[in-house]
Amino acid sequence: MTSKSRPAPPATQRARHVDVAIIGSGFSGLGAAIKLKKLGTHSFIVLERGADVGGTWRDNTYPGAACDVPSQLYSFSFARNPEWSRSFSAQPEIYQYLRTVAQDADVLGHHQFGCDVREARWDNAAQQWHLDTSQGRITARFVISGVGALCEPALPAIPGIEDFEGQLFHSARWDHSADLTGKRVAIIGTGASAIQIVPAIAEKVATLDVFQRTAPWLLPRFDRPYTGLEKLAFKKVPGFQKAARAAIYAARETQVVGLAKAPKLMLGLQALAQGMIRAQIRDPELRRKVTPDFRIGCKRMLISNAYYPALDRDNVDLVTEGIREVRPGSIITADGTEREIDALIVATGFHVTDSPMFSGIFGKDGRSLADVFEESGMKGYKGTTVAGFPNFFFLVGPNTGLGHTSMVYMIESQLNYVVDALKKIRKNNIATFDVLPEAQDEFNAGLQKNLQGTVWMTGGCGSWYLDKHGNNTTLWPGFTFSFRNMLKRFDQQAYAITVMDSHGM
Ligand code: N01
Repeated sequence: MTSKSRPAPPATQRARHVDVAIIGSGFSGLGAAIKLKKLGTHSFIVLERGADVGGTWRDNTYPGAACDVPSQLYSFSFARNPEWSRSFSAQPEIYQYLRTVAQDADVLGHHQFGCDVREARWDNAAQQWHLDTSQGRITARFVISGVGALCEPALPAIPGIEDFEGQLFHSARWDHSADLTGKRVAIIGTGASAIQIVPAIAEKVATLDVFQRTAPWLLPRFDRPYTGLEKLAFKKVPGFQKAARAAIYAARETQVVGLAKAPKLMLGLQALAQGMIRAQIRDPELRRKVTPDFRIGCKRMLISNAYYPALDRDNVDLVTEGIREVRPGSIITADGTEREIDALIVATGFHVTDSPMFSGIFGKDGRSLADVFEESGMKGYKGTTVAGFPNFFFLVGPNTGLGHTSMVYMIESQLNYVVDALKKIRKNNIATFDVLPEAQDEFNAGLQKNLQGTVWMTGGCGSWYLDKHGNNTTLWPGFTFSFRNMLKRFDQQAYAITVMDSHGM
Protein backbone atom coordinates (compact mmCIF):
# COMPACT_ATOMS: atom_id res chain seq x y z
CA MET A 1 0.00 0.00 0.00
CA THR A 2 1.37 3.41 -0.92
CA SER A 3 0.26 6.92 -0.06
CA LYS A 4 -0.42 7.43 -3.81
CA SER A 5 -3.36 5.07 -3.61
CA ARG A 6 -5.33 7.44 -1.35
CA PRO A 7 -6.25 11.10 -1.68
CA ALA A 8 -3.43 12.99 0.01
CA PRO A 9 -4.41 15.11 3.03
CA PRO A 10 -3.20 18.72 3.15
CA ALA A 11 0.54 18.86 3.73
CA THR A 12 0.16 20.39 7.22
CA GLN A 13 -1.95 17.45 8.35
CA ARG A 14 -0.12 14.71 6.54
CA ALA A 15 0.53 11.79 8.83
CA ARG A 16 3.77 9.92 8.88
CA HIS A 17 3.24 6.42 7.48
CA VAL A 18 4.95 3.23 8.58
CA ASP A 19 4.21 -0.42 7.98
CA VAL A 20 4.16 -1.21 11.69
CA ALA A 21 3.58 0.99 14.73
CA ILE A 22 4.67 -0.56 18.00
CA ILE A 23 3.21 0.99 21.13
CA GLY A 24 5.45 0.81 24.19
CA SER A 25 9.06 -0.16 24.69
CA GLY A 26 9.19 -2.54 27.61
CA PHE A 27 10.15 -6.18 27.19
CA SER A 28 7.39 -6.79 24.66
CA GLY A 29 7.57 -3.63 22.52
CA LEU A 30 11.34 -3.72 22.51
CA GLY A 31 11.31 -7.41 21.61
CA ALA A 32 8.99 -6.63 18.70
CA ALA A 33 11.27 -3.85 17.48
CA ILE A 34 14.27 -6.17 17.56
CA LYS A 35 12.43 -8.89 15.64
CA LEU A 36 11.25 -6.39 13.01
CA LYS A 37 14.72 -4.99 12.63
CA LYS A 38 16.03 -8.49 12.05
CA LEU A 39 13.23 -9.29 9.62
CA GLY A 40 14.20 -6.18 7.67
CA THR A 41 11.14 -6.12 5.45
CA HIS A 42 8.90 -3.58 7.21
CA SER A 43 9.29 0.04 8.17
CA PHE A 44 8.42 0.50 11.83
CA ILE A 45 8.30 2.97 14.65
CA VAL A 46 8.16 2.49 18.40
CA LEU A 47 5.91 5.00 20.13
CA GLU A 48 6.96 5.28 23.76
CA ARG A 49 5.39 7.74 26.17
CA GLY A 50 8.38 7.60 28.54
CA ALA A 51 11.81 9.05 27.98
CA ASP A 52 13.56 5.71 27.66
CA VAL A 53 13.04 2.02 26.97
CA GLY A 54 12.36 -0.32 29.88
CA GLY A 55 8.61 -0.20 30.58
CA THR A 56 7.77 -1.37 34.10
CA TRP A 57 11.49 -1.72 34.79
CA ARG A 58 11.99 1.94 33.99
CA ASP A 59 8.94 3.06 35.96
CA ASN A 60 9.11 0.91 39.09
CA THR A 61 12.01 2.44 40.95
CA TYR A 62 10.72 1.96 44.49
CA PRO A 63 13.25 0.95 47.17
CA GLY A 64 13.77 -2.79 47.07
CA ALA A 65 12.36 -3.24 43.54
CA ALA A 66 13.59 -6.55 42.21
CA CYS A 67 12.40 -9.42 40.12
CA ASP A 68 10.80 -12.51 41.58
CA VAL A 69 11.67 -14.57 38.52
CA PRO A 70 15.25 -15.90 38.21
CA SER A 71 17.57 -13.69 36.16
CA GLN A 72 18.40 -16.56 33.80
CA LEU A 73 14.77 -16.72 32.70
CA TYR A 74 14.10 -13.01 32.92
CA SER A 75 16.00 -12.20 29.77
CA PHE A 76 15.55 -12.68 26.05
CA SER A 77 16.73 -16.01 24.66
CA PHE A 78 18.68 -14.01 22.05
CA ALA A 79 20.36 -11.82 24.70
CA ARG A 80 20.96 -14.15 27.61
CA ASN A 81 23.31 -11.80 29.43
CA PRO A 82 26.20 -13.63 31.09
CA GLU A 83 26.71 -10.53 33.24
CA TRP A 84 23.78 -10.99 35.66
CA SER A 85 25.21 -10.27 39.08
CA ARG A 86 22.66 -12.31 41.08
CA SER A 87 20.30 -15.21 40.71
CA PHE A 88 17.36 -12.77 41.08
CA SER A 89 18.09 -9.34 39.62
CA ALA A 90 17.18 -6.00 41.09
CA GLN A 91 15.39 -3.31 39.09
CA PRO A 92 18.44 -1.17 38.17
CA GLU A 93 20.16 -4.16 36.61
CA ILE A 94 17.12 -5.24 34.59
CA TYR A 95 16.53 -1.69 33.41
CA GLN A 96 20.17 -1.41 32.35
CA TYR A 97 19.91 -4.81 30.64
CA LEU A 98 17.00 -3.57 28.52
CA ARG A 99 18.83 -0.38 27.62
CA THR A 100 21.87 -2.36 26.56
CA VAL A 101 19.78 -4.79 24.53
CA ALA A 102 18.10 -1.87 22.73
CA GLN A 103 21.45 -0.30 21.99
CA ASP A 104 23.10 -3.52 20.84
CA ALA A 105 20.18 -4.29 18.54
CA ASP A 106 20.41 -0.78 17.12
CA VAL A 107 16.69 -0.07 17.44
CA LEU A 108 16.81 3.20 19.39
CA GLY A 109 16.70 5.14 16.11
CA HIS A 110 13.23 3.69 15.52
CA HIS A 111 11.93 5.08 18.82
CA GLN A 112 9.86 8.16 19.29
CA PHE A 113 10.16 8.93 23.00
CA GLY A 114 7.78 11.15 24.96
CA CYS A 115 5.12 10.11 22.47
CA ASP A 116 1.80 9.33 24.05
CA VAL A 117 -0.61 7.40 21.84
CA ARG A 118 -3.98 8.94 22.65
CA GLU A 119 -6.02 6.98 20.17
CA ALA A 120 -5.60 4.23 17.60
CA ARG A 121 -8.44 3.85 15.13
CA TRP A 122 -8.85 1.30 12.36
CA ASP A 123 -9.82 2.79 9.00
CA ASN A 124 -11.79 0.24 7.00
CA ALA A 125 -11.57 2.17 3.75
CA ALA A 126 -7.83 2.77 3.82
CA GLN A 127 -7.15 -0.56 5.52
CA GLN A 128 -4.80 0.94 8.01
CA TRP A 129 -4.58 2.30 11.52
CA HIS A 130 -4.67 5.98 12.36
CA LEU A 131 -2.77 6.84 15.49
CA ASP A 132 -3.32 10.13 17.21
CA THR A 133 -0.27 10.83 19.34
CA SER A 134 1.06 13.68 21.42
CA GLN A 135 3.60 14.18 18.62
CA GLY A 136 1.26 14.16 15.66
CA ARG A 137 -0.59 11.68 13.49
CA ILE A 138 0.79 8.40 12.25
CA THR A 139 -0.73 5.83 9.96
CA ALA A 140 0.31 2.20 9.99
CA ARG A 141 -0.81 -0.98 8.32
CA PHE A 142 -0.21 -2.92 11.50
CA VAL A 143 -0.22 -2.04 15.16
CA ILE A 144 1.60 -4.07 17.79
CA SER A 145 0.55 -3.22 21.31
CA GLY A 146 3.45 -3.66 23.69
CA VAL A 147 2.03 -1.63 26.53
CA GLY A 148 2.04 -4.56 28.96
CA ALA A 149 -0.51 -5.42 31.62
CA LEU A 150 1.04 -3.59 34.55
CA CYS A 151 1.54 -0.06 33.29
CA GLU A 152 -1.45 1.89 34.57
CA PRO A 153 -1.26 2.37 38.35
CA ALA A 154 -4.55 1.82 40.16
CA LEU A 155 -5.22 4.34 42.92
CA PRO A 156 -7.53 3.33 45.74
CA ALA A 157 -10.86 5.18 45.92
CA ILE A 158 -10.70 5.97 49.62
CA PRO A 159 -12.81 8.88 50.89
CA GLY A 160 -10.65 11.92 51.58
CA ILE A 161 -7.48 10.60 49.92
CA GLU A 162 -7.33 13.56 47.55
CA ASP A 163 -7.15 15.93 50.54
CA PHE A 164 -4.13 14.24 52.13
CA GLU A 165 -1.55 16.94 52.77
CA GLY A 166 1.58 14.83 53.25
CA GLN A 167 3.59 13.04 50.59
CA LEU A 168 1.44 10.64 48.63
CA PHE A 169 2.53 8.48 45.73
CA HIS A 170 1.95 5.14 44.03
CA SER A 171 4.63 2.44 44.28
CA ALA A 172 5.10 2.55 40.49
CA ARG A 173 5.63 6.34 40.55
CA TRP A 174 8.00 6.59 43.50
CA ASP A 175 8.75 10.16 44.48
CA HIS A 176 12.50 10.14 45.04
CA SER A 177 12.44 13.72 46.27
CA ALA A 178 10.48 12.53 49.32
CA ASP A 179 12.85 11.76 52.17
CA LEU A 180 11.10 9.26 54.41
CA THR A 181 13.84 9.23 57.03
CA GLY A 182 12.33 9.64 60.48
CA LYS A 183 8.82 10.05 59.05
CA ARG A 184 5.56 8.40 60.06
CA VAL A 185 4.72 6.42 56.95
CA ALA A 186 1.75 4.31 55.88
CA ILE A 187 1.63 1.88 53.00
CA ILE A 188 -1.60 0.49 51.57
CA GLY A 189 -1.37 -2.97 50.02
CA THR A 190 0.56 -6.15 50.65
CA GLY A 191 1.18 -7.38 47.10
CA ALA A 192 4.47 -8.07 45.28
CA SER A 193 5.47 -4.39 45.34
CA ALA A 194 4.64 -3.70 48.99
CA ILE A 195 6.46 -6.73 50.33
CA GLN A 196 9.62 -5.42 48.69
CA ILE A 197 9.11 -1.83 49.85
CA VAL A 198 8.36 -2.60 53.51
CA PRO A 199 11.75 -4.18 54.39
CA ALA A 200 13.57 -1.59 52.28
CA ILE A 201 12.22 1.39 54.25
CA ALA A 202 11.33 -0.07 57.67
CA GLU A 203 14.66 0.78 59.26
CA LYS A 204 14.79 4.40 58.26
CA VAL A 205 11.23 5.54 58.95
CA ALA A 206 10.01 6.46 62.43
CA THR A 207 6.91 4.31 62.14
CA LEU A 208 5.43 2.23 59.36
CA ASP A 209 1.75 1.26 59.24
CA VAL A 210 1.17 -1.52 56.72
CA PHE A 211 -2.49 -1.68 55.70
CA GLN A 212 -3.32 -5.23 54.71
CA ARG A 213 -6.64 -6.13 53.11
CA THR A 214 -5.71 -9.69 52.23
CA ALA A 215 -2.67 -11.53 53.58
CA PRO A 216 -0.46 -12.95 50.78
CA TRP A 217 1.36 -16.29 50.84
CA LEU A 218 5.12 -15.89 51.00
CA LEU A 219 7.87 -18.33 50.11
CA PRO A 220 11.64 -18.08 50.63
CA ARG A 221 13.64 -16.09 48.12
CA PHE A 222 16.64 -18.15 47.01
CA ASP A 223 18.63 -15.16 45.89
CA ARG A 224 22.41 -14.95 45.96
CA PRO A 225 25.21 -13.24 44.09
CA TYR A 226 26.74 -15.28 41.30
CA THR A 227 30.29 -16.39 42.00
CA GLY A 228 33.15 -15.35 39.75
CA LEU A 229 33.40 -18.90 38.52
CA GLU A 230 29.74 -19.05 37.54
CA LYS A 231 30.00 -15.76 35.67
CA LEU A 232 33.08 -16.99 33.87
CA ALA A 233 31.27 -20.18 32.94
CA PHE A 234 28.23 -18.22 31.67
CA LYS A 235 30.54 -16.21 29.47
CA LYS A 236 33.10 -18.74 28.32
CA VAL A 237 31.77 -22.29 28.55
CA PRO A 238 29.74 -23.01 25.43
CA GLY A 239 26.21 -24.09 26.30
CA PHE A 240 26.59 -23.58 30.06
CA GLN A 241 24.23 -20.66 30.41
CA LYS A 242 21.76 -22.23 28.01
CA ALA A 243 21.77 -25.41 30.10
CA ALA A 244 21.38 -23.46 33.36
CA ARG A 245 18.47 -21.63 31.86
CA ALA A 246 16.85 -24.84 30.65
CA ALA A 247 17.18 -26.45 34.08
CA ILE A 248 15.56 -23.49 35.85
CA TYR A 249 12.86 -23.36 33.21
CA ALA A 250 12.04 -27.04 33.70
CA ALA A 251 11.95 -26.74 37.48
CA ARG A 252 9.59 -23.77 37.32
CA GLU A 253 7.40 -25.42 34.72
CA THR A 254 6.57 -28.31 37.04
CA GLN A 255 4.66 -25.85 39.25
CA VAL A 256 1.95 -25.74 36.59
CA VAL A 257 0.98 -29.25 37.60
CA GLY A 258 0.13 -28.05 41.12
CA LEU A 259 -1.37 -24.74 40.15
CA ALA A 260 -3.45 -25.82 37.24
CA LYS A 261 -3.84 -29.55 37.16
CA ALA A 262 -3.78 -30.80 40.74
CA PRO A 263 -4.04 -27.89 43.21
CA LYS A 264 -3.76 -30.28 46.16
CA LEU A 265 -0.10 -30.73 45.26
CA MET A 266 0.36 -27.14 46.35
CA LEU A 267 -0.29 -28.10 49.96
CA GLY A 268 3.39 -29.00 50.37
CA LEU A 269 4.33 -25.47 49.37
CA GLN A 270 1.69 -24.14 51.72
CA ALA A 271 3.28 -26.07 54.58
CA LEU A 272 6.63 -24.51 53.69
CA ALA A 273 5.03 -21.07 53.75
CA GLN A 274 3.40 -21.76 57.12
CA GLY A 275 6.75 -22.89 58.48
CA MET A 276 8.27 -19.62 57.32
CA ILE A 277 5.66 -17.65 59.27
CA ARG A 278 6.45 -19.63 62.44
CA ALA A 279 10.20 -19.26 61.96
CA GLN A 280 10.26 -15.57 61.14
CA ILE A 281 7.55 -14.06 63.33
CA ARG A 282 7.64 -14.18 67.14
CA ASP A 283 4.30 -12.56 67.95
CA PRO A 284 1.40 -15.07 67.79
CA GLU A 285 -1.11 -12.32 66.99
CA LEU A 286 1.01 -11.14 64.06
CA ARG A 287 1.38 -14.75 62.90
CA ARG A 288 -2.41 -15.05 62.85
CA LYS A 289 -2.80 -11.82 60.91
CA VAL A 290 -0.31 -12.74 58.18
CA THR A 291 -1.73 -16.22 57.64
CA PRO A 292 -3.84 -16.16 54.47
CA ASP A 293 -7.31 -17.68 54.40
CA PHE A 294 -7.06 -19.06 50.88
CA ARG A 295 -5.10 -21.78 49.12
CA ILE A 296 -1.51 -20.98 48.14
CA GLY A 297 -1.15 -20.07 44.46
CA CYS A 298 -4.65 -18.61 44.19
CA LYS A 299 -3.11 -15.15 44.21
CA ARG A 300 0.44 -14.58 43.07
CA MET A 301 2.89 -16.33 45.43
CA LEU A 302 5.38 -13.82 46.74
CA ILE A 303 8.97 -14.46 47.64
CA SER A 304 10.86 -12.65 50.40
CA ASN A 305 13.10 -13.48 53.31
CA ALA A 306 12.89 -9.94 54.63
CA TYR A 307 9.18 -9.09 54.75
CA TYR A 308 8.10 -10.99 57.88
CA PRO A 309 11.15 -9.91 59.92
CA ALA A 310 10.35 -6.30 58.90
CA LEU A 311 6.74 -6.68 60.06
CA ASP A 312 8.05 -8.07 63.34
CA ARG A 313 9.96 -4.84 64.06
CA ASP A 314 8.77 -2.61 66.89
CA ASN A 315 8.27 0.43 64.65
CA VAL A 316 6.16 -1.51 62.12
CA ASP A 317 2.47 -2.20 62.61
CA LEU A 318 0.40 -4.50 60.41
CA VAL A 319 -3.09 -2.98 60.31
CA THR A 320 -5.86 -5.31 59.28
CA GLU A 321 -8.77 -3.01 60.09
CA GLY A 322 -10.25 -1.61 56.87
CA ILE A 323 -9.61 2.02 55.96
CA ARG A 324 -12.62 4.27 56.50
CA GLU A 325 -11.13 7.53 55.32
CA VAL A 326 -7.97 9.51 54.79
CA ARG A 327 -7.73 12.93 56.45
CA PRO A 328 -5.15 15.65 55.67
CA GLY A 329 -2.70 14.18 58.19
CA SER A 330 -4.02 10.77 59.15
CA ILE A 331 -5.82 7.56 58.27
CA ILE A 332 -9.02 6.56 60.09
CA THR A 333 -9.72 2.83 60.23
CA ALA A 334 -13.13 1.19 60.36
CA ASP A 335 -13.01 0.93 64.14
CA GLY A 336 -12.55 4.73 64.41
CA THR A 337 -8.82 4.66 65.29
CA GLU A 338 -6.85 7.60 63.93
CA ARG A 339 -3.26 7.01 62.80
CA GLU A 340 -1.29 10.15 62.16
CA ILE A 341 1.09 9.97 59.22
CA ASP A 342 3.45 12.19 57.22
CA ALA A 343 3.59 10.09 54.06
CA LEU A 344 1.26 7.65 52.33
CA ILE A 345 2.45 5.09 49.80
CA VAL A 346 -0.19 3.33 47.75
CA ALA A 347 1.06 -0.04 46.56
CA THR A 348 -2.35 -0.95 45.24
CA GLY A 349 -1.48 -2.51 41.92
CA PHE A 350 -2.54 -1.75 38.37
CA HIS A 351 -5.51 -1.54 36.04
CA VAL A 352 -5.17 -4.91 34.36
CA THR A 353 -8.58 -6.06 33.11
CA ASP A 354 -9.79 -2.45 32.94
CA SER A 355 -6.76 -0.70 31.46
CA PRO A 356 -7.50 2.87 30.29
CA MET A 357 -5.59 1.97 27.12
CA PHE A 358 -8.57 -0.19 26.06
CA SER A 359 -10.80 2.85 25.63
CA GLY A 360 -8.45 4.43 23.08
CA ILE A 361 -8.26 1.56 20.57
CA PHE A 362 -11.10 1.44 18.06
CA GLY A 363 -11.70 -1.54 15.78
CA LYS A 364 -13.55 -2.01 12.52
CA ASP A 365 -17.05 -1.37 13.94
CA GLY A 366 -15.89 1.83 15.60
CA ARG A 367 -16.12 0.16 18.98
CA SER A 368 -13.29 0.40 21.45
CA LEU A 369 -11.50 -2.54 23.02
CA ALA A 370 -13.02 -1.31 26.30
CA ASP A 371 -16.56 -1.59 24.89
CA VAL A 372 -15.90 -5.01 23.43
CA PHE A 373 -14.30 -6.30 26.64
CA GLU A 374 -17.09 -4.76 28.72
CA GLU A 375 -19.63 -6.73 26.72
CA SER A 376 -17.90 -10.06 26.37
CA GLY A 377 -15.00 -10.02 28.80
CA MET A 378 -11.32 -9.55 28.00
CA LYS A 379 -11.02 -12.16 25.28
CA GLY A 380 -8.60 -12.69 22.49
CA TYR A 381 -7.40 -15.40 20.14
CA LYS A 382 -4.32 -17.19 21.39
CA GLY A 383 -3.74 -14.15 23.58
CA THR A 384 -2.47 -12.23 20.58
CA THR A 385 -5.29 -11.00 18.31
CA VAL A 386 -8.84 -9.81 18.96
CA ALA A 387 -11.87 -10.26 16.67
CA GLY A 388 -12.97 -6.94 15.19
CA PHE A 389 -9.49 -5.41 15.45
CA PRO A 390 -7.82 -6.09 12.10
CA ASN A 391 -4.06 -6.01 11.68
CA PHE A 392 -3.62 -5.66 15.41
CA PHE A 393 -1.27 -7.75 17.56
CA PHE A 394 -1.74 -7.64 21.30
CA LEU A 395 1.43 -8.64 23.14
CA VAL A 396 0.78 -9.74 26.73
CA GLY A 397 -2.87 -9.93 25.67
CA PRO A 398 -5.75 -11.80 27.32
CA ASN A 399 -4.78 -14.98 29.20
CA THR A 400 -1.07 -14.75 28.57
CA GLY A 401 -0.08 -14.01 32.18
CA LEU A 402 1.67 -16.49 34.44
CA GLY A 403 1.76 -17.28 38.11
CA HIS A 404 4.97 -19.27 38.14
CA THR A 405 7.56 -18.37 35.53
CA SER A 406 8.88 -15.74 33.15
CA MET A 407 6.68 -13.52 30.99
CA VAL A 408 9.63 -13.04 28.67
CA TYR A 409 9.11 -16.60 27.45
CA MET A 410 5.47 -15.83 26.66
CA ILE A 411 6.40 -12.59 24.91
CA GLU A 412 8.94 -14.36 22.72
CA SER A 413 6.32 -16.96 21.83
CA GLN A 414 3.97 -14.19 20.74
CA LEU A 415 6.75 -12.56 18.75
CA ASN A 416 7.26 -15.81 16.81
CA TYR A 417 3.59 -15.63 15.83
CA VAL A 418 3.83 -11.96 14.82
CA VAL A 419 6.90 -12.55 12.68
CA ASP A 420 5.38 -15.58 11.00
CA ALA A 421 2.20 -13.58 10.35
CA LEU A 422 4.10 -10.70 8.79
CA LYS A 423 6.04 -13.10 6.56
CA LYS A 424 2.86 -14.85 5.37
CA ILE A 425 1.06 -11.57 4.88
CA ARG A 426 3.84 -10.36 2.64
CA LYS A 427 4.16 -13.60 0.75
CA ASN A 428 0.41 -13.95 0.15
CA ASN A 429 -0.28 -10.30 -0.59
CA ILE A 430 -2.62 -10.03 2.35
CA ALA A 431 -4.06 -6.61 3.06
CA THR A 432 -5.94 -7.36 6.27
CA PHE A 433 -6.46 -10.16 8.76
CA ASP A 434 -9.14 -10.29 11.41
CA VAL A 435 -9.62 -13.31 13.60
CA LEU A 436 -12.94 -15.08 13.01
CA PRO A 437 -15.27 -14.63 16.01
CA GLU A 438 -16.06 -18.36 15.96
CA ALA A 439 -12.35 -19.24 16.12
CA GLN A 440 -11.92 -16.85 19.03
CA ASP A 441 -14.98 -18.26 20.82
CA GLU A 442 -13.84 -21.83 20.35
CA PHE A 443 -10.38 -20.96 21.63
CA ASN A 444 -11.81 -19.27 24.71
CA ALA A 445 -14.25 -22.06 25.44
CA GLY A 446 -11.30 -24.46 25.59
CA LEU A 447 -9.28 -22.05 27.66
CA GLN A 448 -12.02 -21.49 30.22
CA LYS A 449 -12.55 -25.25 30.42
CA ASN A 450 -8.87 -25.67 31.21
CA LEU A 451 -9.12 -23.00 33.87
CA GLN A 452 -11.85 -24.83 35.74
CA GLY A 453 -10.47 -26.61 38.75
CA THR A 454 -7.26 -24.60 38.79
CA VAL A 455 -6.17 -23.03 42.05
CA TRP A 456 -6.86 -19.56 40.61
CA MET A 457 -10.55 -20.44 40.36
CA THR A 458 -10.99 -22.76 43.33
CA GLY A 459 -8.44 -21.45 45.82
CA GLY A 460 -10.90 -19.19 47.64
CA CYS A 461 -9.44 -15.77 46.86
CA GLY A 462 -10.22 -12.71 44.77
CA SER A 463 -7.33 -11.40 42.69
CA TRP A 464 -6.43 -9.22 39.74
CA TYR A 465 -6.31 -12.43 37.75
CA LEU A 466 -10.13 -12.34 37.67
CA ASP A 467 -12.36 -9.78 35.99
CA LYS A 468 -15.45 -8.32 37.58
CA HIS A 469 -17.51 -11.33 36.44
CA GLY A 470 -15.13 -13.71 38.19
CA ASN A 471 -13.66 -14.99 34.92
CA ASN A 472 -9.95 -15.54 34.66
CA THR A 473 -9.01 -13.46 31.62
CA THR A 474 -5.38 -12.93 32.51
CA LEU A 475 -3.63 -16.27 33.06
CA TRP A 476 -2.47 -19.00 30.75
CA PRO A 477 -3.55 -22.24 32.41
CA GLY A 478 -1.15 -24.66 30.75
CA PHE A 479 2.51 -25.31 30.27
CA THR A 480 4.33 -22.42 28.67
CA PHE A 481 5.83 -24.75 26.06
CA SER A 482 2.29 -25.54 24.89
CA PHE A 483 1.73 -21.81 24.50
CA ARG A 484 4.93 -21.62 22.46
CA ASN A 485 3.90 -24.53 20.24
CA MET A 486 0.48 -23.00 19.75
CA LEU A 487 2.06 -19.78 18.47
CA LYS A 488 4.71 -21.34 16.30
CA ARG A 489 2.82 -20.60 13.12
CA PHE A 490 0.34 -17.93 12.08
CA ASP A 491 -2.78 -20.02 11.39
CA GLN A 492 -4.26 -18.07 8.53
CA GLN A 493 -7.36 -20.29 8.41
CA ALA A 494 -8.56 -18.83 11.71
CA TYR A 495 -8.74 -15.38 10.15
CA ALA A 496 -10.90 -13.45 7.72
CA ILE A 497 -8.38 -12.36 5.14
CA THR A 498 -8.52 -9.72 2.41
CA VAL A 499 -5.91 -9.55 -0.28
CA MET A 500 -4.37 -6.50 -1.89
CA ASP A 501 -5.97 -5.27 -5.10
CA SER A 502 -3.96 -4.20 -8.08
CA HIS A 503 -3.46 -0.75 -6.51
CA GLY A 504 -1.90 -2.26 -3.44
CA MET A 505 -5.06 -1.74 -1.32
O1 N01 B 1 -0.05 -4.99 43.10
P1 N01 B 1 -1.10 -6.14 43.56
P2 N01 B 1 1.53 -5.02 43.15
N1 N01 B 1 -7.67 -0.75 49.87
O2 N01 B 1 -2.32 -5.86 42.74
C1 N01 B 1 -4.21 -3.94 47.94
C2 N01 B 1 4.03 -7.64 39.39
N2 N01 B 1 5.18 -7.37 40.20
O3 N01 B 1 2.01 -3.74 42.57
O4 N01 B 1 -5.14 -8.40 47.90
C3 N01 B 1 -6.79 -1.56 50.48
O5 N01 B 1 -0.52 -7.47 43.50
C4 N01 B 1 -4.49 -5.34 47.48
O6 N01 B 1 -5.31 -6.00 48.41
P3 N01 B 1 -6.14 -7.32 47.97
C5 N01 B 1 3.41 -8.97 39.79
O7 N01 B 1 2.88 -9.60 38.65
C6 N01 B 1 6.23 -8.15 39.96
O8 N01 B 1 2.00 -5.40 44.45
O9 N01 B 1 -6.75 -6.97 46.62
N3 N01 B 1 -5.92 -2.35 49.84
C7 N01 B 1 -3.05 -5.89 47.41
O10 N01 B 1 -2.58 -6.24 48.66
C8 N01 B 1 2.32 -8.51 40.69
O11 N01 B 1 1.31 -9.46 40.84
C9 N01 B 1 7.35 -7.98 40.68
O12 N01 B 1 -7.13 -7.47 49.03
C10 N01 B 1 -5.97 -2.34 48.51
C11 N01 B 1 -2.27 -4.67 46.91
O13 N01 B 1 -3.03 -3.53 47.24
C12 N01 B 1 1.89 -7.23 40.02
O14 N01 B 1 3.09 -6.63 39.59
C13 N01 B 1 7.42 -7.03 41.68
C14 N01 B 1 -6.87 -1.53 47.78
C15 N01 B 1 -2.10 -4.66 45.42
O15 N01 B 1 -1.33 -5.78 45.06
C16 N01 B 1 1.21 -6.25 40.90
O16 N01 B 1 1.86 -6.18 42.16
C17 N01 B 1 6.34 -6.22 41.90
C18 N01 B 1 -7.73 -0.71 48.52
N4 N01 B 1 -8.64 0.09 47.92
C19 N01 B 1 5.20 -6.40 41.14
N5 N01 B 1 -6.67 -1.74 46.46
C20 N01 B 1 8.44 -8.86 40.33
O17 N01 B 1 9.23 -9.19 41.15
C21 N01 B 1 -5.69 -2.66 46.36
N6 N01 B 1 -5.27 -3.01 47.60
C22 N01 B 1 8.56 -9.37 38.95
